[in-house]
Parts: sequence; C-alpha cells; structure tokens
Amino acid sequence: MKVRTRSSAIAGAACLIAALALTTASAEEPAARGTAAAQVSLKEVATAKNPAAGTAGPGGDVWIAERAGTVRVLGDQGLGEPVLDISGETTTDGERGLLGIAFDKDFAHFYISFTDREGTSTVDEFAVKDGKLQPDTRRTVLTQTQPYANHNGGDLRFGPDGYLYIALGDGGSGGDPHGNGQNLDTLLGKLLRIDPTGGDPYAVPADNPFVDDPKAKDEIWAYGLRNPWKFSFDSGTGDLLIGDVGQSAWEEIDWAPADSKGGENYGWSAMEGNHPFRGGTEPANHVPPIHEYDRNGLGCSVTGGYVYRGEKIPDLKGQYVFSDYCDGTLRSLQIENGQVTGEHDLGVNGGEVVSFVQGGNGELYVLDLGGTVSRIDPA
Ligand SMILES: [Ca+2]
Repeated sequence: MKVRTRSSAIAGAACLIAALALTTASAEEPAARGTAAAQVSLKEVATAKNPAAGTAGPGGDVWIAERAGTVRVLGDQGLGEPVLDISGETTTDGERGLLGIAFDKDFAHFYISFTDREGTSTVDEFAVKDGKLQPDTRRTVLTQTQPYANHNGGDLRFGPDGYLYIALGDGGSGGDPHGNGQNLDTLLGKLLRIDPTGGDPYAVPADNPFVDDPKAKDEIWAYGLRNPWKFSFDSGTGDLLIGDVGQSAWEEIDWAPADSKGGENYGWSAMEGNHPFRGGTEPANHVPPIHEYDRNGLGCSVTGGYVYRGEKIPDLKGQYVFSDYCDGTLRSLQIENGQVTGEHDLGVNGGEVVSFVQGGNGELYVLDLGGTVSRIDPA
C-alpha cells in the first residue's frame, strides 16, 4: 500500500472533527443516525493481476476480470484458475483491456466488455449452464469503434428492469474533439440500454427515450458523459449512480431515480461538473451531478461504486461508496431524494482504486489495479 502522508493527515483531521462533532452532539442532543462516518476496515482477500472489474456470480461468488483478459472466481483461498481467457484478443495500451463483466438476473448469460486488438469496444455474450460459461455459445452483441485509445468506459450491468446497460466514453483524446458527448447520433459518450436476448444481435427496448427520434441512436439511455468509469444501480431503490471522470478540473457523480424514463443529459462536453467547459453554454436540460470534487486534493479520476446494502456495517447502509484512482481514499455519500446530505471520508485507502464489486450478499469489494482485492469490513 502506498504511503499517502497528506491523505493520512486529512483523514486524521477528519477523525478529530468527527470526534468533536460527536462529543458536541451527544452533549446536547442525540446524533442523527448515520451522520458520523461508518467505521470500516479493508480486508485483503486475494491478489489479482491488474483487476479491473467484477460482479456477483452464480451462488453468490465474486467474479473478477483482470485487465489483460482473464476472468477468475474468488474462493476461500483467493482467486481460482481463469474460467475465461481472451488475452489474445485484447491489449492493455492506453486505457484498453477487459473492462467489464456482468451476468443477467438468472445467471443464464454472461457478458464481457473489452477493447479488441484494434481498440474497438466489444460486448460479447456467453450462455451459462450450471454456473459454467459455455464457450461454444459465444457471440458478439455490440461493437463501437474508438477513435482514440482512452475514454472507453466499458462498464456494463443489468438494471432492475432486466435490460443491459453499457457505458461508453466520449471516444477519447482530450476535450471531446468530435463533440460526441452532446451528439445523439453516436453511441460514444453515452449510457446505452439494450435487450441482448430479445433480438439478433440485440433488441432496443420500445420505451428507450430516443426511439422516436430519427436523428438519435435508439440504444441511448443517457448522454453527455465523458468517461463513465463505473456505474451501478442501488440494489435497494433501483436508483442509478454514475462516476464520470473529468477533463482536468471536476470529478463528478451523476444520479437518476429508479423511475427515470431516461434521456438525461449529464452535460459533457458543454459542462464539466457544474461548470461550463471551455466556454460552453449549459444545456437547458442539463442534469447536474449530485456531487463533484476538484483536483486541488489528491483525486484525479473518480471511480464510481455502490450504495451499500450489506449487513455487516449497519452505519454504512444506504450510503454510496466511491473512490478515486489517484487518491484511493474510500468515501461515502448520504443521498436523499437525489440530494447529497452528507459526505464521509471512510479513513481507509484502497490503493489505485479502479472498481468496486458488490458481492451476492451485498458486501462490497475494492479492486486496486496494482493487484489487491479487498473486502470492506467493519473496523
Ligand atoms: Ca457532467
């Protein structure tokens, strides 16, 4: 684990302030439940080779995707031998690699999201039988060419509605040179929503927001994203949360309620966070982030996480846990009706945090690109 002196100092100060606040609260009135930071620790449970994504698998097991192209299952003794190896089909230059894995609701199909050897974003499907991938059933569901090696997004997961959501970055370079974020005629810079088994190679749900707009791609669910680096649905409420990496100034967390009809415009590249980007004008339909932070601290690239719905850490229940690749400090947000009502430094550092994984039991794991797979435990 890296030593981060400034981070430790900040964490120490936060603890002190929290302690003072608690003392004051207990002297005058009972502290509101959940207003103090939950006490957590990180338990190392495995070492992987550049873990980049993960998901809960059959039987509640945690499946981990390694960036170079292997998928392994977490057991009591760490990670097992690869259950899938596509390392000959991808590269890890730039921000490329195996970037996302997901199961559908009944664990009948498994999906991988990776950049192929030409850098094209690719989503492939495998049938799953008795908890095992069926290699013969592999097929490509969706592809998207990428003009640059960075900003591939690549996360994917099923929503509570049973559809597959896929995050794609703006195509890369810097400053969105092709204007993809606000262009509804490209899948780049978007969150997509498809029905992978409803057609060949997939179907578009009839209630997607732009199906009646001939100038917009039917697959688009939400737009104005730069590099959506991990999104999730709150397993308690169904709300959507997206970590969107900023250009050079503002990292952000975006949100939509479970009953959203889609079509949210998260602003990029007219906006970076709440701020007009390079003279951009705020779109009338801009949905601002529920949370943003600047780069004056140690953060430089947000990593979206999950709303904690596990059992082991009662004080963390209902809070959104996220981090930053450069900072590594785990943080949590209290969110009520789409408004952040509290932010906490959880006082632990996950290293080069590239992803969180929600296990089948709701407990959360942290993936350090350097190799450590940790579980968030009570302190
Ligand atoms: Ca935004």
